Amino acid sequence: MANVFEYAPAPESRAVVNIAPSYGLFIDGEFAPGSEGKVFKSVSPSSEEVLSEVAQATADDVDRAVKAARKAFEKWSALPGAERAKYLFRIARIIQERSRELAVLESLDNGKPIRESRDADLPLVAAHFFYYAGWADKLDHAGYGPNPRPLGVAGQVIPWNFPLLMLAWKIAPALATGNTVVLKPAETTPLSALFFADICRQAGLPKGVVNIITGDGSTGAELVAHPHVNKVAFTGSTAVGKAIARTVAGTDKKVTLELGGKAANIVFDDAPIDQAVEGIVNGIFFNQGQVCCAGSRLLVQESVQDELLDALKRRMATLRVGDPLDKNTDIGAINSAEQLARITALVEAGEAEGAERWAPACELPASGYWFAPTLFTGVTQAHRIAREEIFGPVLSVLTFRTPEEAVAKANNTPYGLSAGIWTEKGSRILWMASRLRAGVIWSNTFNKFDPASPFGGYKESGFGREGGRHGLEAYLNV
Ligand code: TAP
Repeated sequence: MANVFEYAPAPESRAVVNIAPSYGLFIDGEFAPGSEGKVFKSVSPSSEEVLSEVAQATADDVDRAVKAARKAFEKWSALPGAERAKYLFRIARIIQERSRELAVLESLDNGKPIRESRDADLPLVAAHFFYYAGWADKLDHAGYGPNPRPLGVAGQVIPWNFPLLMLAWKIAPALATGNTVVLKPAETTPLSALFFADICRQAGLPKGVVNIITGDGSTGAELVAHPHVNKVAFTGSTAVGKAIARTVAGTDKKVTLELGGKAANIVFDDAPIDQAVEGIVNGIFFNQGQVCCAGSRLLVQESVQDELLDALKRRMATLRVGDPLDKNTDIGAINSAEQLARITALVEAGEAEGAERWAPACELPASGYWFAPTLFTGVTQAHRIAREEIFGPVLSVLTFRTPEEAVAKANNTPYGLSAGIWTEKGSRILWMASRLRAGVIWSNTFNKFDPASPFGGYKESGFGREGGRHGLEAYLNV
């Protein structure tokens, strides 16, 4: 297992990336097997092919990784910001140079269409490192007073929906502010984080500044609870977020939680219908709907319901579901058999509760995990498909008559991560935006991200902000 970047030949279809048959943990600048030698398989959700075997970290391994990060912290935090920036710029440039390889890897391990990993995930990953590299020598001017200090070791746990992008959101601000990192990727998508470890070596990053430990939820729980972790950053389900909040309660660890969502995409009768349809499709089918800020509830003004739904169904019938590595694919594979089972169960609940299910005729591949783009009409606010995060390509349609009703329905959720507003009236956008309880509000667009813009939720969508100047605060004593 040990040195993993000695590659095995890859099948021709994915020759741009060489995936080793096994990977160790990346601790203190070296790849090495886990202390008990246990491994788990990373499977491609589009083919069910085993891509690689990955080490399962034990409590001992977590402890070694945290100690390596602690040791590296002394020198890393003492470096002048401009020196730390050089490493971050170098990492950003290597990501750009290796972006084809990383995009194919991400599509293989996660199942997302290559068009998305190539044109959305990878450019944003590089942009985050460039953006936070720019802050590293300007922390005194970030508005937190003179000489803000790093926290220490950041324990970061990330989900499988945007594996490399969530890593960038976590690692770039942590390093820019002088912290060191132990990161645990999700069990179903560990590979891009291990390739990132190789990029850290390529960039000459000092040993121990970034450590990657692979494992299951128990590894995440060990990391969060480790007494020498000073800061916990988590993105994932609200249930695990609450468990983490309980673990750190009463300790001096600083925490940011970015959790689930049930966003309303609100279409008024004066909205340009074709443009709104594109925004709705992007809002719910981007990344197979496995997006915390997905526009999973469509709120449409009653007077344009029929026109909008006709246009939306015509557009949905053109979506191609299939091979993530085909550039014409719009909807790739669902990330895991477990996630597919969760989506299927909620869709069945939608039908059982009386909502009307519609999907275009579409052939799904024989192997792998797939779900056709699906629309539910006749949905009420009491239905589970209107209340629970489905995290799949499933849209629940509700209607409203007045802006007041739209606000009330949009806010009728335990979540508060994002929302979309479609109307020609600027005054109405501002009126709505000041009343919607959501951390991010898009108008006449959806799913637009920028490293300079803070992202985060209200209510059970979590707390703390990632991105922008606000994202620095989570990693600083100010
Ligand atoms: P989670 O269990 O929350 O997984 C997120 C990360 O936390 C993974 O790295 C996971 O490791 C780790 N983890 C699991 N249990 C942990 C614990 N007790 N302590 C610390 N870390 C722990 O999400 P999931 O099970 O993959 O997905 C379940 C549902 O969560 C989805 O259907 C979806 O609704 C929601 N979800 C939301 C988001 C966002 S961005 N809001 C992202 C993913 C999932 P393992 O992967 O190894 O279990």
